[in-house]
Amino acid sequence: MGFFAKLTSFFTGYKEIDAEFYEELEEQLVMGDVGIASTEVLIEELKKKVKEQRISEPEKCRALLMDSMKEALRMYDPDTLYDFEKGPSIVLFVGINGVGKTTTVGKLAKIYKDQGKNVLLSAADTFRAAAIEQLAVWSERAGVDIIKGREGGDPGAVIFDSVKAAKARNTDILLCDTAGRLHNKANLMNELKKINTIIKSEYPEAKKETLVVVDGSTGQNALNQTKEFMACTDVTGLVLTKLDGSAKGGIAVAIQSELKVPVKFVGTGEGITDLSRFDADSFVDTLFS
Ligand SMILES: Nc1nc2c(ncn2[C@@H]2O[C@H](COP(=O)(O)OP(=O)(O)OP(=O)(O)O)[C@@H](O)[C@H]2O)c(=O)[nH]1
Ligand SMILES: [Mg+2]
Repeated sequence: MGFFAKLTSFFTGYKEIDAEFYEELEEQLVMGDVGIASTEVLIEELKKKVKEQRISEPEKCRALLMDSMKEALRMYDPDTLYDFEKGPSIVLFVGINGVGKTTTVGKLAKIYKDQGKNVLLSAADTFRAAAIEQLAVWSERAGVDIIKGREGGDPGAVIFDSVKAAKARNTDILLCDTAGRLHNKANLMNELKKINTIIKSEYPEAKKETLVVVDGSTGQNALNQTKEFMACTDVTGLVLTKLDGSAKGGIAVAIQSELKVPVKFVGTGEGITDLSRFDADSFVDTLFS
Protein backbone atom coordinates (compact mmCIF):
# COMPACT_ATOMS: atom_id res chain seq x y z
CA MET A 1 0.00 0.00 0.00
CA GLY A 2 1.28 3.46 -0.85
CA PHE A 3 2.25 6.08 1.66
CA PHE A 4 -0.72 8.38 1.10
CA ALA A 5 -3.18 5.51 1.00
CA LYS A 6 -2.11 4.66 4.53
CA LEU A 7 -3.10 8.17 5.54
CA THR A 8 -6.73 7.13 5.27
CA SER A 9 -6.51 5.49 8.67
CA PHE A 10 -4.74 8.58 9.95
CA PHE A 11 -7.76 10.71 9.10
CA THR A 12 -10.23 8.31 10.65
CA GLY A 13 -8.02 7.91 13.72
CA TYR A 14 -8.74 11.44 14.91
CA LYS A 15 -11.94 12.46 16.63
CA GLU A 16 -11.58 16.17 16.09
CA ILE A 17 -9.64 18.63 14.00
CA ASP A 18 -7.27 20.16 16.51
CA ALA A 19 -3.73 21.48 16.64
CA GLU A 20 -2.35 18.01 17.16
CA PHE A 21 -4.16 16.77 14.07
CA TYR A 22 -2.64 19.49 11.91
CA GLU A 23 0.80 18.96 13.38
CA GLU A 24 0.75 15.24 12.75
CA LEU A 25 -0.63 15.72 9.25
CA GLU A 26 2.14 18.19 8.49
CA GLU A 27 4.70 15.62 9.61
CA GLN A 28 3.11 12.94 7.46
CA LEU A 29 3.15 15.13 4.35
CA VAL A 30 6.81 15.98 4.83
CA MET A 31 7.53 12.28 5.23
CA GLY A 32 5.69 11.68 1.97
CA ASP A 33 8.23 13.94 0.19
CA VAL A 34 5.84 16.86 -0.27
CA GLY A 35 8.53 19.23 1.01
CA ILE A 36 8.29 21.67 3.90
CA ALA A 37 7.31 24.76 1.90
CA SER A 38 4.55 23.02 -0.07
CA THR A 39 3.34 21.21 3.04
CA GLU A 40 2.88 24.51 4.84
CA VAL A 41 0.86 25.88 1.94
CA LEU A 42 -1.32 22.77 1.87
CA ILE A 43 -1.94 22.88 5.62
CA GLU A 44 -2.85 26.57 5.52
CA GLU A 45 -5.25 25.91 2.69
CA LEU A 46 -6.80 23.03 4.58
CA LYS A 47 -7.26 25.17 7.68
CA LYS A 48 -8.96 27.81 5.57
CA LYS A 49 -11.32 25.33 3.94
CA VAL A 50 -12.16 23.70 7.27
CA LYS A 51 -13.07 27.08 8.70
CA GLU A 52 -15.03 28.33 5.69
CA GLN A 53 -16.99 25.12 5.25
CA ARG A 54 -17.40 24.62 9.01
CA ILE A 55 -16.05 21.10 8.87
CA SER A 56 -15.57 19.20 12.09
CA GLU A 57 -14.90 15.61 10.99
CA PRO A 58 -11.22 14.80 10.39
CA GLU A 59 -12.02 12.22 7.72
CA LYS A 60 -13.49 14.95 5.52
CA CYS A 61 -10.05 16.54 5.42
CA ARG A 62 -8.76 13.74 3.23
CA ALA A 63 -10.83 14.85 0.23
CA LEU A 64 -10.05 18.52 0.89
CA LEU A 65 -6.34 17.77 0.98
CA MET A 66 -6.54 15.73 -2.22
CA ASP A 67 -8.27 18.64 -3.96
CA SER A 68 -5.59 21.05 -2.83
CA MET A 69 -2.85 18.73 -4.06
CA LYS A 70 -4.57 18.40 -7.42
CA GLU A 71 -4.88 22.17 -7.69
CA ALA A 72 -1.21 22.60 -6.80
CA LEU A 73 -0.26 20.16 -9.54
CA ARG A 74 -2.64 21.59 -12.12
CA MET A 75 -0.78 24.85 -12.52
CA TYR A 76 0.02 24.42 -16.21
CA ASP A 77 -2.06 24.49 -19.34
CA PRO A 78 -2.00 20.93 -20.71
CA ASP A 79 -2.73 22.26 -24.20
CA THR A 80 0.56 24.10 -24.51
CA LEU A 81 2.69 21.86 -22.31
CA TYR A 82 3.20 19.28 -25.05
CA ASP A 83 3.58 21.68 -27.97
CA PHE A 84 6.91 20.11 -28.84
CA GLU A 85 5.11 16.92 -29.81
CA LYS A 86 3.73 18.70 -32.86
CA GLY A 87 7.28 19.00 -34.18
CA PRO A 88 9.66 19.46 -35.70
CA SER A 89 11.35 19.29 -32.36
CA ILE A 90 14.52 18.37 -30.57
CA VAL A 91 14.19 16.91 -27.11
CA LEU A 92 17.19 16.74 -24.80
CA PHE A 93 17.16 14.36 -21.85
CA VAL A 94 19.42 15.39 -19.01
CA GLY A 95 19.91 14.03 -15.52
CA ILE A 96 22.46 12.33 -13.29
CA ASN A 97 23.64 8.71 -13.54
CA GLY A 98 21.12 5.95 -13.60
CA VAL A 99 17.91 7.94 -13.25
CA GLY A 100 16.38 6.47 -16.40
CA LYS A 101 17.24 8.82 -19.27
CA THR A 102 17.99 6.15 -21.86
CA THR A 103 14.98 4.08 -20.85
CA THR A 104 12.71 7.12 -21.10
CA VAL A 105 14.03 7.93 -24.57
CA GLY A 106 13.22 4.35 -25.60
CA LYS A 107 9.71 4.45 -24.17
CA LEU A 108 8.89 7.81 -25.77
CA ALA A 109 10.31 6.68 -29.11
CA LYS A 110 7.79 3.85 -29.09
CA ILE A 111 4.88 6.12 -28.11
CA TYR A 112 5.63 8.65 -30.87
CA LYS A 113 6.37 5.98 -33.46
CA ASP A 114 3.00 4.36 -32.71
CA GLN A 115 1.37 7.74 -33.26
CA GLY A 116 2.76 7.67 -36.78
CA LYS A 117 5.48 10.20 -36.12
CA ASN A 118 8.86 10.20 -37.76
CA VAL A 119 11.20 9.67 -34.80
CA LEU A 120 15.00 9.73 -34.65
CA LEU A 121 17.28 8.95 -31.70
CA SER A 122 20.60 10.58 -30.95
CA ALA A 123 23.15 8.62 -28.90
CA ALA A 124 24.89 11.65 -27.44
CA ASP A 125 26.02 9.77 -24.35
CA THR A 126 29.49 8.94 -25.61
CA PHE A 127 30.81 8.92 -22.06
CA ARG A 128 29.65 5.68 -20.51
CA ALA A 129 30.73 2.33 -21.89
CA ALA A 130 27.88 0.50 -23.62
CA ALA A 131 25.57 3.52 -23.50
CA ILE A 132 25.41 3.67 -27.29
CA GLU A 133 24.63 -0.02 -27.53
CA GLN A 134 21.92 0.33 -24.88
CA LEU A 135 20.18 3.05 -26.88
CA ALA A 136 20.60 1.02 -30.08
CA VAL A 137 18.66 -1.82 -28.43
CA TRP A 138 15.83 0.60 -27.59
CA SER A 139 15.83 1.94 -31.15
CA GLU A 140 15.28 -1.60 -32.41
CA ARG A 141 12.51 -2.24 -29.91
CA ALA A 142 10.75 0.96 -30.88
CA GLY A 143 11.49 0.53 -34.58
CA VAL A 144 13.13 3.91 -35.08
CA ASP A 145 16.48 5.05 -36.48
CA ILE A 146 19.44 6.11 -34.41
CA ILE A 147 22.43 8.37 -35.03
CA LYS A 148 25.55 7.16 -33.25
CA GLY A 149 29.05 8.45 -32.72
CA ARG A 150 31.95 6.56 -31.29
CA GLU A 151 32.50 5.85 -27.63
CA GLY A 152 34.68 8.49 -26.01
CA GLY A 153 33.95 10.87 -28.88
CA ASP A 154 32.57 14.38 -28.72
CA PRO A 155 28.87 14.44 -27.81
CA GLY A 156 28.60 17.78 -29.61
CA ALA A 157 29.60 16.06 -32.84
CA VAL A 158 26.86 13.46 -32.37
CA ILE A 159 24.30 16.19 -31.74
CA PHE A 160 25.54 18.01 -34.84
CA ASP A 161 25.12 14.90 -37.02
CA SER A 162 21.76 14.08 -35.46
CA VAL A 163 20.33 17.56 -35.96
CA LYS A 164 21.53 17.61 -39.59
CA ALA A 165 19.93 14.22 -40.17
CA ALA A 166 16.69 15.27 -38.49
CA LYS A 167 16.47 18.29 -40.74
CA ALA A 168 17.31 16.40 -43.91
CA ARG A 169 14.85 13.58 -43.16
CA ASN A 170 11.98 15.79 -42.02
CA THR A 171 12.02 14.11 -38.64
CA ASP A 172 9.14 15.10 -36.37
CA ILE A 173 10.89 14.41 -33.09
CA LEU A 174 14.59 13.98 -32.41
CA LEU A 175 15.15 12.43 -28.97
CA CYS A 176 18.67 13.01 -27.64
CA ASP A 177 20.13 10.82 -24.90
CA THR A 178 22.92 12.52 -22.94
CA ALA A 179 25.48 11.34 -20.41
CA GLY A 180 24.59 11.41 -16.73
CA ARG A 181 27.33 13.35 -15.09
CA LEU A 182 27.06 16.16 -12.65
CA HIS A 183 30.26 15.70 -10.66
CA ASN A 184 31.69 18.74 -12.35
CA LYS A 185 29.20 21.53 -12.79
CA ALA A 186 31.42 23.68 -14.99
CA ASN A 187 31.89 20.75 -17.35
CA LEU A 188 28.23 20.05 -17.51
CA MET A 189 27.38 23.66 -18.11
CA ASN A 190 29.89 23.88 -20.96
CA GLU A 191 28.65 20.69 -22.52
CA LEU A 192 25.02 21.76 -22.45
CA LYS A 193 25.92 25.21 -23.70
CA LYS A 194 27.74 23.67 -26.65
CA ILE A 195 24.84 21.37 -27.46
CA ASN A 196 22.36 24.26 -27.27
CA THR A 197 24.53 26.40 -29.54
CA ILE A 198 24.72 23.65 -32.13
CA ILE A 199 20.96 23.13 -32.10
CA LYS A 200 20.28 26.84 -32.35
CA SER A 201 22.66 27.40 -35.25
CA GLU A 202 21.81 24.24 -37.20
CA TYR A 203 18.08 24.00 -36.73
CA PRO A 204 16.63 27.20 -35.23
CA GLU A 205 13.15 26.41 -36.56
CA ALA A 206 12.86 23.28 -34.43
CA LYS A 207 11.14 23.52 -31.08
CA LYS A 208 13.55 22.77 -28.30
CA GLU A 209 12.58 20.84 -25.22
CA THR A 210 14.87 20.02 -22.30
CA LEU A 211 13.57 17.40 -19.91
CA VAL A 212 15.31 16.73 -16.61
CA VAL A 213 14.94 13.09 -15.65
CA VAL A 214 14.91 12.33 -11.92
CA ASP A 215 14.35 9.18 -9.89
CA GLY A 216 11.05 9.79 -8.12
CA SER A 217 11.98 7.50 -5.26
CA THR A 218 14.90 9.68 -4.16
CA GLY A 219 12.84 12.43 -2.54
CA GLN A 220 14.62 15.69 -1.86
CA ASN A 221 17.62 14.55 -3.95
CA ALA A 222 15.39 14.67 -6.99
CA LEU A 223 14.45 18.25 -6.14
CA ASN A 224 18.08 19.27 -5.68
CA GLN A 225 19.12 17.66 -8.96
CA THR A 226 16.38 19.51 -10.80
CA LYS A 227 17.61 22.75 -9.26
CA GLU A 228 21.18 22.03 -10.41
CA PHE A 229 20.11 21.46 -13.98
CA MET A 230 17.89 24.53 -13.97
CA ALA A 231 20.99 26.53 -13.07
CA CYS A 232 22.83 25.06 -16.07
CA THR A 233 20.26 25.18 -18.85
CA ASP A 234 16.70 26.14 -19.83
CA VAL A 235 14.64 23.33 -18.39
CA THR A 236 11.17 22.96 -19.88
CA GLY A 237 9.92 19.93 -18.01
CA LEU A 238 10.50 16.97 -15.80
CA VAL A 239 10.31 13.21 -16.07
CA LEU A 240 9.72 11.41 -12.77
CA THR A 241 10.86 7.81 -13.05
CA LYS A 242 10.69 4.72 -10.85
CA LEU A 243 7.45 5.68 -9.19
CA ASP A 244 6.62 1.97 -9.24
CA GLY A 245 9.43 1.45 -6.74
CA SER A 246 8.35 4.25 -4.46
CA ALA A 247 5.51 4.27 -1.98
CA LYS A 248 5.64 8.05 -1.94
CA GLY A 249 5.34 10.48 -4.84
CA GLY A 250 4.81 13.71 -2.96
CA ILE A 251 8.02 14.89 -4.61
CA ALA A 252 5.95 15.81 -7.67
CA VAL A 253 4.14 18.42 -5.58
CA ALA A 254 7.38 19.66 -4.03
CA ILE A 255 9.24 20.08 -7.32
CA GLN A 256 6.36 21.58 -9.23
CA SER A 257 5.35 24.12 -6.63
CA GLU A 258 8.78 25.01 -5.36
CA LEU A 259 10.69 25.09 -8.64
CA LYS A 260 7.81 25.94 -10.99
CA VAL A 261 8.78 23.30 -13.48
CA PRO A 262 6.05 21.06 -14.87
CA VAL A 263 6.18 17.30 -14.49
CA LYS A 264 5.45 16.03 -18.01
CA PHE A 265 5.93 12.27 -17.83
CA VAL A 266 6.05 9.58 -15.19
CA GLY A 267 7.86 6.27 -15.45
CA THR A 268 6.33 3.31 -13.68
CA GLY A 269 8.47 0.37 -14.71
CA GLU A 270 11.29 -0.92 -16.87
CA GLY A 271 9.10 -2.01 -19.78
CA ILE A 272 8.60 -0.11 -23.02
CA THR A 273 4.99 0.78 -22.20
CA ASP A 274 5.68 1.90 -18.62
CA LEU A 275 5.54 5.63 -19.26
CA SER A 276 2.64 8.02 -19.28
CA ARG A 277 1.87 11.65 -19.46
CA PHE A 278 1.52 13.29 -16.11
CA ASP A 279 -2.06 13.98 -15.11
CA ALA A 280 -2.60 15.82 -11.82
CA ASP A 281 -5.98 14.29 -11.01
CA SER A 282 -5.15 10.69 -11.69
CA PHE A 283 -1.74 11.12 -10.07
CA VAL A 284 -3.25 12.23 -6.76
CA ASP A 285 -6.06 9.64 -6.98
CA THR A 286 -3.43 6.93 -7.43
CA LEU A 287 -1.35 8.26 -4.56
CA PHE A 288 -4.27 7.96 -2.18
CA SER A 289 -5.72 4.68 -3.46
N1 LIG B 1 11.39 0.32 -11.85
C1 LIG B 1 11.76 1.21 -12.76
N2 LIG B 1 12.99 1.15 -13.28
C2 LIG B 1 13.34 2.07 -14.20
C3 LIG B 1 12.44 3.09 -14.63
N3 LIG B 1 13.09 3.83 -15.55
C4 LIG B 1 14.34 3.30 -15.68
N4 LIG B 1 14.50 2.24 -14.88
C5 LIG B 1 15.68 1.39 -14.68
O1 LIG B 1 16.73 2.16 -14.14
C6 LIG B 1 18.00 1.71 -14.61
C7 LIG B 1 18.79 2.86 -15.23
O2 LIG B 1 18.09 3.29 -16.38
P1 LIG B 1 18.83 4.03 -17.59
O3 LIG B 1 17.78 4.40 -18.58
O4 LIG B 1 19.98 3.26 -18.07
O5 LIG B 1 19.32 5.33 -16.83
P2 LIG B 1 20.27 6.50 -17.41
O6 LIG B 1 19.81 7.76 -16.77
O7 LIG B 1 20.27 6.48 -18.89
O8 LIG B 1 21.68 6.07 -16.82
P3 LIG B 1 23.13 6.58 -17.29
O9 LIG B 1 23.16 6.55 -18.77
O10 LIG B 1 24.06 5.62 -16.67
O11 LIG B 1 23.30 7.94 -16.73
C8 LIG B 1 17.68 0.59 -15.60
O12 LIG B 1 17.82 -0.65 -14.96
C9 LIG B 1 16.23 0.84 -15.97
O13 LIG B 1 15.55 -0.35 -16.35
C10 LIG B 1 11.13 3.13 -14.04
O14 LIG B 1 10.28 3.99 -14.32
N5 LIG B 1 10.85 2.16 -13.12
MG1 LIG C 1 21.83 6.39 -20.21
